Amino acid sequence: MVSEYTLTAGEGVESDSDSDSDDSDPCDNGIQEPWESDIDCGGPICVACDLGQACKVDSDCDSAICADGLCSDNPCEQANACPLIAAPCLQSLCDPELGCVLEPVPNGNPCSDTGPMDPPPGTCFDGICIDDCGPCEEEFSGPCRVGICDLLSGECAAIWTQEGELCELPGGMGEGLCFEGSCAPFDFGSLIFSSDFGDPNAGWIVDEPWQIGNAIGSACSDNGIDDPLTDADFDEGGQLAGLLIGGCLPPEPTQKACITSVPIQVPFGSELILRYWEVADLTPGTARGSVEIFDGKIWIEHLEAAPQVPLWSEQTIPLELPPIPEIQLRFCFEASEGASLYSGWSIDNIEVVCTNCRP
Ligand SMILES: [Ca+2]
Ligand SMILES: [Ca+2]
Ligand SMILES: [Ca+2]
Repeated sequence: MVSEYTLTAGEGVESDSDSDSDDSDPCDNGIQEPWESDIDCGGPICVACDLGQACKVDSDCDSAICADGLCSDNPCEQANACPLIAAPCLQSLCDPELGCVLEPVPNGNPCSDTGPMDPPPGTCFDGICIDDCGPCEEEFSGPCRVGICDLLSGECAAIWTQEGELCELPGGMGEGLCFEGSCAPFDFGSLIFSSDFGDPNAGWIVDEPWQIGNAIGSACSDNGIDDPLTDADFDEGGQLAGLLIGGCLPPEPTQKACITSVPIQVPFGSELILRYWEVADLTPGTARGSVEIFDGKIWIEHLEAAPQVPLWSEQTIPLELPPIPEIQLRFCFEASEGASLYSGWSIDNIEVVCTNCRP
């Protein structure tokens, strides 16, 4: 270490000390000479100073640590106590006990050093500078997936979402199902039941006033919603099921009446969706429709029908069921004292789709 001090001429030392006592040692005279950092210590000729005494350089101190002008024994108070680290996401921190310790900078810190050996701008993660992925969300997201930046690999990745749920097929191709991150068309192999009411032997059990027959328009509802002229395939006079097809229900109480399917075999562990088309003219609180599933023990209502559906519309219900080998489904209607004439409920194109079955 280079000393800041320059000794003045020997005579000067002597002449200074002359005023106090002839043979006094300048390092033991109780006076701070210009070359001493504190009284009788520090500098090039006197003993090193003790803790807490004034210093200018490390060598002024017995501890060899001069921090903020005072001798210290804390190595972490030394200027540049720990070396700078070239790694962009590591820092050298001083621990009074352990000395310099390498630690990662907080995750998420930008690492954008621009030296030739440095990685491109990125984000620190566990001490490593990871390339930023860029706009993963825009590029990798879709109807059944969400794009994320995988910090470990520094690459965009997609997370599958809504597996087995309905999604919009690209290009306005209608509805599909999310399968392994993509919206896939319905697999006809997974259609385990369907009825368009065109087959008279489909086995439906029909309670009055339900009927299966050809579509006949009505013109009697006080709500202005009529029985449809077509079935759900828009075939005029096509086959459907409805409450008093072509007519209205009187404002009288009606006991619960259902149209019930045959038993439907269900692949073990399958997840099912029920889809159907409907036109409805019911009355909230008075005339009520429901969709029910028999799970092998009891009928469970899965949906209360929307009371007013003026045009053929598709409904989809995920069926949450225990693993059972067989189900039945039924559409039921009941009415308390009604206030008006209403055309009822028409249904068609009933389908049960297995969303996790492969052909
Ligand atoms: Ca002195
Ligand atoms: Ca039909
Ligand atoms: Ca009707």
